[in-house]
Amino acid sequence: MDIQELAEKVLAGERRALARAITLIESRRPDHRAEAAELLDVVKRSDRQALRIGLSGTPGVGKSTFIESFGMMLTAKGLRVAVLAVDPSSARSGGSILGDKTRMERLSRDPRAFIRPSPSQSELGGVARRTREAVALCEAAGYDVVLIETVGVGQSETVVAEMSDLFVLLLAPAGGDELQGVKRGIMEIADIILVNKADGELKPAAMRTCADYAGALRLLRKRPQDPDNFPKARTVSALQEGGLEDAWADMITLSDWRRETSHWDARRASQARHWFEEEVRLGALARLSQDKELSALMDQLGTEVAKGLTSPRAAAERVIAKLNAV
Ligand SMILES: Nc1nc2c(ncn2[C@@H]2O[C@H](COP(=O)(O)OP(=O)(O)OP(=O)(O)O)[C@@H](O)[C@H]2O)c(=O)[nH]1
Ligand SMILES: [Mg+2]
Repeated sequence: MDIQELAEKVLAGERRALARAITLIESRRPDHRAEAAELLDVVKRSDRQALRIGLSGTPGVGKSTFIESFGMMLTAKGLRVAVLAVDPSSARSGGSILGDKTRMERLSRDPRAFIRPSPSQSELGGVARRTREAVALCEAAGYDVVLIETVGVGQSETVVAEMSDLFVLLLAPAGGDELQGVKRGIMEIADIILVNKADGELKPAAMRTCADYAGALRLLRKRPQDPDNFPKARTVSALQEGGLEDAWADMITLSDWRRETSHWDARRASQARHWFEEEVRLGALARLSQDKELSALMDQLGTEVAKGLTSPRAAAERVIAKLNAV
């Protein structure tokens, strides 16, 4: 495969080339890894920036329905929209977006949209790396908005927030008056909370839930990266396409403000640093498992630590010393 040629096609916005490029970065073959690194380096020449929107929500909250409606609204404005996912469980489910292509039927047929399921790996670190690289490719291919979806069941929200400019939390109307057990940490990374299903019988509950969350957001510490009135909560109906324009207007207000106040660049810079360090960590761990001598030492020390013969720290230092010597 000619990497230069592939890169040119990606930069020209060819969807098939983009899909092939993502397949390349998802490959774990060492020769493909080298080609992928080269490809990413070449496309980095483009200084295009998409608006990267992270989107999380528990199963059934309406993420797919929202992405379809919201995505269609954006493409109708002439914007090009890419949809990616971080789904560490996709090895089990076969990839949520893939099964979803039927649900996102209109969007997947839209020439201005590009939908790509989560890479099928079970380990979050690997999925995160592939998705982050896919975001970079979509950006180079000239997509205006990149939506990165994740099911809110654990660490993946933080991972998605680390590769997004804006983080949107989708919630369902609560039955009672409880705050649906959304972890404080997740509340703290949300820029916009959307209470979905604000239609029909669910509308009053959605409005109550929204008011509850608006109140809870006001109690959080003011963050430097927010203008007045952010983070904010509002109701939407993905199904009836209600409130989507307002939600988009909020996203624009927030991202424009962050661009003007340099919070945007600062966030991207710290994300780049974070991912660099993560790559080093992943690389070092890979070395540990690939090097026969090192993994034998790991096994042996692991047993000693388990038996209480040596401390975890002392044992780790012996491995690190060995790693330095390799
Ligand atoms: N009333 C109403 N129902 C909705 C709305 N959005 C989604 N739903 C319904 O909620 C159900 C789940 O929607 P999905 O879009 O598949 O939810 P999801 O978050 O993608 O779910 P997972 O992929 O399983 O995590 C479907 O039956 C939708 O029709 C809405 O705005 N209003
Ligand atoms: Mg879904």
